[in-house]
Amino acid sequence: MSHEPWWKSAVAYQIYPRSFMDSNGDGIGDLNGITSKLDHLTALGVDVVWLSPHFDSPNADNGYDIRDYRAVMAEFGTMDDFDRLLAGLTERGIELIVDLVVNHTSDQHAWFVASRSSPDDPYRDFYIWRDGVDGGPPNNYPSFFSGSAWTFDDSTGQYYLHYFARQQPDLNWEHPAVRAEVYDIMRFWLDKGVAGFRMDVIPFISKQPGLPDLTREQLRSPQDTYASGPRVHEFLHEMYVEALAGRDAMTVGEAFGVGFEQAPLFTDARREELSMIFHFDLVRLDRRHWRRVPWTLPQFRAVLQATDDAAGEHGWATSFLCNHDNPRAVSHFGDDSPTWRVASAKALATVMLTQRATPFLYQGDELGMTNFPFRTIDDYDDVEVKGLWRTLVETGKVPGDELLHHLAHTARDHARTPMQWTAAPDGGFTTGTPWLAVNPNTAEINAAEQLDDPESVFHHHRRLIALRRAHPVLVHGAYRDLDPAGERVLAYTRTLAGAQVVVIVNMGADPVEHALPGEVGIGDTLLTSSGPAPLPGSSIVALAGWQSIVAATV
Ligand code: ISL
Ligand code: CA
Repeated sequence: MSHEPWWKSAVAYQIYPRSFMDSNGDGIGDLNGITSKLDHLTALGVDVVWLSPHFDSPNADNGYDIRDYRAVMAEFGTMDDFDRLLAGLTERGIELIVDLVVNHTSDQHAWFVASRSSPDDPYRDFYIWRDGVDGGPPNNYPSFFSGSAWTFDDSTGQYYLHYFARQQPDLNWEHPAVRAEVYDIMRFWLDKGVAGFRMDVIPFISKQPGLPDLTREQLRSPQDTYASGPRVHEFLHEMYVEALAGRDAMTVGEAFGVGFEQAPLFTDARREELSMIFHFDLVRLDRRHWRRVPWTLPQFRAVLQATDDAAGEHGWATSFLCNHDNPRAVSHFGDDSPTWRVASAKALATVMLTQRATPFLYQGDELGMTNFPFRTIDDYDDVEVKGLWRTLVETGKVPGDELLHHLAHTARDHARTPMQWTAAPDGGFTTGTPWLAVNPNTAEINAAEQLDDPESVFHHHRRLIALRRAHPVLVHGAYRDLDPAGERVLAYTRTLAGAQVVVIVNMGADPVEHALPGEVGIGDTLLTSSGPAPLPGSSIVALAGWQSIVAATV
């Protein structure tokens, strides 16, 4: 495996800086706060950190609206603080990738300020301006944050395009000068020593020629159209050549709207585009936009299989169950009740950390942190949630209680509440008033207590990460689902040359006896188990509620 790139065997950890650790008491997480907690990452054993946007931003979308790509957000600190964080990670052997948000900028970026100043401004074509049609927007594109994806600008009498908030105007990637600026920004951070980029909604950068209206069918899932522009692969290959070639960089594209069949076009190494992508099929399995819908284990495991198939022989995949845009994994796919939270968090970690993919842990999931008990719309912060309330509830389309019921499961804020470091009411996150409330269950779920408990969710993650490092079969081994139609127990093998392991996870609270196929037997090397050890040589495995097992096979 020596010829394999470093990022295939790496375990990544996503940090949402606003909520990780506050070092100066203003209630907002910051870079020095992260630096003060690097021992936590070392103890966990992760290899690379994905830092959500740390750049100067007015925070219309918590940093995903960038005003200056070469400056650090004032709330997060200074460039010296960034350099200090990077040095701290480097001396611990941990790489850093930063968040490249270049489908759009902030409306306060100098480029947009110039662009909107006059139709003749040299920066006009950095963005997408169109005349209105019949007194309305140029087409029927919706924004993901509710309403139209077009905003009329009085100063020049045209509309500009924004797939997200009106404060996030989309860049015009058809303009070579835009692409040249982006590649220069990438080289700036690579030269500082970052190891690569997570690329925000990167498939959206190529727009449909002529920007025709979406059909009724396309309107049901606009991201599919937004992600299938004709030049996306040309742009990504040019980006590779201009900014990434020869850097041994790790890139992961947020492939919102990209189907499994298109994935190889982004990740086949021979195409020199991206290292890997995030699919959304798992985290959106039980969602129809803001509504929550039931999911089944066969659906869940079908996505695991499709993800592995899409990576194929020449590509690579990611595995993740949570990020800053999704509910907490244990609340989403596990059971966050006091009885089953620990066991189910361990079970989900076992699944995520034994895939043929680079795992991306989200801050706090290593503790089994849960969703937050939001009660009213005022408890929420997210621009997306506020947009839903404004366009659905305030217009009378949806009762407030109905939207709140679904948001209690699907809102992005659940993953944005502060990291729970201690049992104190402030979670040890801040000495001030946190920007978003700390979950009251920090008394039961916090890093301090788990560090001292070898049976904690934290140490289960630590052991699994160590297993990946010790057993190449867990990284590169072929994936085979042993029972695709299974409704209760997720069981699969990973096989590489002479080595084979079997992963068996009870995805429910009821105890169950699971029969493995004849050719798969539990060997005598039990790699990890969150309950009673199975008998070596057995092919009938008794599993306690939410028990997970990783074992060598005979
Ligand atoms: O809720 C969503 C869309 O309806 C999310 O999936 C998210 O908006 C989408 O995945 C794109 O996410 C990325 O771009 C957004 C930003 O708000 C997200 O935080 C970021 O991860 C715009 O930059
Ligand atoms: Ca702070």
